[in-house]
Amino acid sequence: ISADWALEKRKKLDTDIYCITAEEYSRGRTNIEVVAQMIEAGIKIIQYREKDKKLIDKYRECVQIREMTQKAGVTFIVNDHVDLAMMIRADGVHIGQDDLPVEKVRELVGERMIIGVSTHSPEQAQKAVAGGADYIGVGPIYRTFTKKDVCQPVGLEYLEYVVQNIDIPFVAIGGIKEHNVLEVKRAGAKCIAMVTEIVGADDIKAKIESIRRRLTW
Ligand code: TZP
Ligand code: MG
Repeated sequence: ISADWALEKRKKLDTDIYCITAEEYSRGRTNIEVVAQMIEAGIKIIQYREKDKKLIDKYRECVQIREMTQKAGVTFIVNDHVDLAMMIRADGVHIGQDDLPVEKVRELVGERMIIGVSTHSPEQAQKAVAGGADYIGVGPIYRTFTKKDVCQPVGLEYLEYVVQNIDIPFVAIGGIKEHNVLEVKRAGAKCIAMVTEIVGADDIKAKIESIRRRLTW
């Protein structure tokens, strides 16, 4: 039974583009509108990431997004809030280095829920794997201003370490745009996360299609 869940989780993570919300960069569009467009464009993983809203407002948005993603068969991950992720039956939760310890989060959520952990170094990657993470975030690859407490770019070097040494799925993130996405793919990333490049696009659907075309070059 436990192997079944492992396979199920792997399938949910098996995709090319990982989209993350950020209403402040969405040019007047709500998270709900942005998510609807991502789903329409065929995106298979969406993370709800919203730093400055009241928890009750995050809850209300997540309930709606859970309904939308469920209908569309899209994997839904909630950033930071383990309780919120469990409450709305998200597919997973994503935690950072300053959040609760991954092995404790695992105790809480059980083995069915996906846990993603942001990492910036080989030590952090190994710790996340040992603690029971299902995937790791790898970055920031390039300079980004989207994350307030972001560390210096780790470049493609750390990504290459992960490609060669880490056996769980990983997602490259940080400063990735249409113009450099192929470079990240060629360095070995199968799944690539973008925030502002997608939520801040004039036409979200057209941007996703255009990134997809580039990934197949
Ligand atoms: N974690 C590492 S970098 C980052 C996060 C959430 C922000 C990435 O945003 P963008 O706009 O794709 O550079
Ligand atoms: Mg966090």
